[in-house]
Amino acid sequence: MISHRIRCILRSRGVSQCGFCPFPDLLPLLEVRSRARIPGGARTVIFALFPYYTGPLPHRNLSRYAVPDDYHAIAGGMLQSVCLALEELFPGERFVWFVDSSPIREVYGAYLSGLGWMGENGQLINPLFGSYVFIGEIVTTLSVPCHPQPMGRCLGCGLCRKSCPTGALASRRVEEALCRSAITQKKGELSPWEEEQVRAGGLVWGCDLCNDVCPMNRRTLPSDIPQFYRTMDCRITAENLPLLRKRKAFCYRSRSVVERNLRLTGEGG
Ligand code: B12
Repeated sequence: MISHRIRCILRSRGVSQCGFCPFPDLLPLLEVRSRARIPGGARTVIFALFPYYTGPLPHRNLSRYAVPDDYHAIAGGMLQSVCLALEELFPGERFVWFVDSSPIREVYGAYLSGLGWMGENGQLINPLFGSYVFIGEIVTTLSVPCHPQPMGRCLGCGLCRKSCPTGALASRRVEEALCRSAITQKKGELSPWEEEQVRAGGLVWGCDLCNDVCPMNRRTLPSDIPQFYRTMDCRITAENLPLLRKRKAFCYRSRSVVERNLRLTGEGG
């Protein structure tokens, strides 16, 4: 079976969790520049999860996802190697990988592929690795017989919504203007209220609150991806910023944004 052969290739490249979804089920696409990379005649999307829980990591001033080296590069490298193997196995077909900067609604797609539940915090929750997973995918012209098999919904306990101090999850959608993660990523000047959110959150990048309280994350397995353990940096300071900025998930943002957050959290030197 085609799907079995593809799963074996992903597994051999370190991806233990994958699923399939017909491309048309994922329309409409998000309005982002990378739309142009979607191959004409796309038929299937192969979703892959990259678990990133690497331990409790106390006393950090970066959110969990920014502690290992940049997941875009790690997951991207793994998916690129999968694409090369698939191109060899299925000559004439196209395989294009994406991680994050994707026109595909990745949480929804991974959910349709049977990789987990949709959390009330807008995150995909995998039964083994919880919501501490990144999502990547390969869009291909290859037709892989698959039927969406969503797993259902999360427990609906509401802990994530209640834990969010700004009410960003109150309307059952992520209200980006209120989300502390989004505020740390915002360019330019912050309003006094936004500055207070960065100070109170104490994280220079991202936010973990709505993930950390999720009961589905209590018994989550640690990441099975060795690259995520290679260089774990829990604290960013004015001194190590030049080094870390080059290889962490926040490398896409200008240095001044990170410096602003360092100042607000009292690490600015
Ligand atoms: C923009 C963005 C953000 C923004 C806005 C978040 C948002 N949800 O709107 C900000 C900066 C706030 C953000 C923060 C974070 N993000 Co973000 N983000 C994205 C990005 C690039 C696009 C999301 C988007 O705009 N979607 C568009 C909306 C319309 O789609 P949607 O939210 O999925 O909702 C649709 C469907 O899901 C569907 N739907 C919703 N619920 C249900 C339920 C059912 C039953 C059904 C059938 C359908 C359905 O209807 C909605 C409308 O069409 C994605 C990557 C991507 N390409 O998807 C990463 C992504 C969602 N983020 C991710 C992560 C890790 C985070 C953070 C945890 C990082 C951190 N520690 O700070 C936080 C979490 C905050 C939070 N609770 O969302 C991961 C999520 C992994 C996971 N386990 O799900 C992603 C997938 C990136 C990746 N490649 O791994 N993010």
